[in-house]
Amino acid sequence: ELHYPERLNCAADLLHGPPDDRPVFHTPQGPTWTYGDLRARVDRLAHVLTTRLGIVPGNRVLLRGPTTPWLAACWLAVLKAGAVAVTVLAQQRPHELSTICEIARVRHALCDIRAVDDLAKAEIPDLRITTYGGDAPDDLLNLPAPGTPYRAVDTAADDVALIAFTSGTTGRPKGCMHFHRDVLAIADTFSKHVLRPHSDDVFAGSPPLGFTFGLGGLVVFPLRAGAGALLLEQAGPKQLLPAIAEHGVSVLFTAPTAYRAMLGDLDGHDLTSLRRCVSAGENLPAATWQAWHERTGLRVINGIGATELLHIFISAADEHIRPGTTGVPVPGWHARVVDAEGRELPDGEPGLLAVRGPVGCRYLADPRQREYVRDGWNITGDTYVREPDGYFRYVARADDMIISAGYNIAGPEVEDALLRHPDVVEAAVVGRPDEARGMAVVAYTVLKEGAERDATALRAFVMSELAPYKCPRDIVFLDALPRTATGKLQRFRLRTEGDR
Ligand code: 3SK
Repeated sequence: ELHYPERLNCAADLLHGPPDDRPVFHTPQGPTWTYGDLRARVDRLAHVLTTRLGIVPGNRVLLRGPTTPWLAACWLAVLKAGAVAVTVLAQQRPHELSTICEIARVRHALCDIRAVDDLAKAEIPDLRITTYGGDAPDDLLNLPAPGTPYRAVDTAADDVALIAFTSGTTGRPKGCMHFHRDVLAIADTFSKHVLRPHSDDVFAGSPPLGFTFGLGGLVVFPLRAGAGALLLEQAGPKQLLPAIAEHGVSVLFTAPTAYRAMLGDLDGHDLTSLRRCVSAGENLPAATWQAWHERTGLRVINGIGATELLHIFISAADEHIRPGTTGVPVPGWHARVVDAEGRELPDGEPGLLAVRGPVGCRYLADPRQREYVRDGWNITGDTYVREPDGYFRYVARADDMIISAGYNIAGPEVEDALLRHPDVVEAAVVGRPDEARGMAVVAYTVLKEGAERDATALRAFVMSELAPYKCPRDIVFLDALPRTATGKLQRFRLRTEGDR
């Protein structure tokens, strides 16, 4: 059980502690920010927000920009001033931005000058946009403010600190409200018990700060541990690999796709500084885990998280890792597998994953809240099996099960088999309406550069790995799979491929 004081400002807590001269944020452009720099800049920004922009506690403030120390500082300043941060992704387009601002009633935006065009185009009524990173006198960073410490607003632990938007893999965005105590709770559960960071760790990774996977891994966890983070504006596999040695990265956060991409490009890169690799955002196939372990000697920490629950709630580290499973509930969290009526299922039987813990789903003004939270349990929309040893194994997203000729087939199981083929880099398996079978299994694959697109050979390979009824009827070769801005596979776009 976690206990926090009734009055709590998580930004003040996160900033408190480490000595002023300890490095906190590194960037390839330099110079490194120390904790002293960060504290002074956050305080200056908080003064500007309150005295120049008229932001008051409870106001919702949109934050948009590439992953930079200034974006992290703005996020901390908004929270320290008692306002609510609404983080969005750089890829979100005017229409999505205006929907988010309408749902969250956003009146202020702090936007990196390089990302302002789409926000301005959204023409959001009554939105005051303040840019940062430019040289105009009214730039957020140029506005005059006292150089004195800013006294954090005395928020309650249960005041909303953050609204994180998710549209999942489809649908109207949902705003997930998270409290000041929730921000600390993700650090005091997953980070404290699974990651176990040291103050000399350097965190880095690909998820942006507009995705709570990145916000946790690149800001909340390092600060809570008094550690540092490398903030990369471009954080694809090509940038991550050289950055690891250059900046002594020791804790890496990224998704299975990036681990697979890096595997093809490891030669000549020194990864000896790495001691923790975290994978989330999608299921991590055992084949990817094994390949990374063989090439680097590192045991990837798999995890499942959700924007609704802020961060990771099932995972395992070190000798507790079982490749091919997600792990066990993180200390502080509870999980079980239930049927459609919420009854707990016996071990070994697939059903809906239900979790509860220190953070819960609170959609802002959205009736889908009733579907997500049932009897106090959060129903994540994933199909899982709890093994007799208590480990949770991912089966599929609940709507990714394919029923073909009376068989239940989990798309991800067929994807794992495809990924064991040395030429396959990415795979997505979906059901397509079929007169004879109800549904036919169809695989979409991306091959290594130069590999031959031989569907017959690939089908024969899957036949040798899985029962024949699971073997794809069709294999389609693509250059890339459709993904959301946070990197999640959009299977629904593949399912409707044939309709167009
Ligand atoms: O949505 C996810 O997959 C996720 C994973 C880890 C941490 C946070 C999130 C939102």
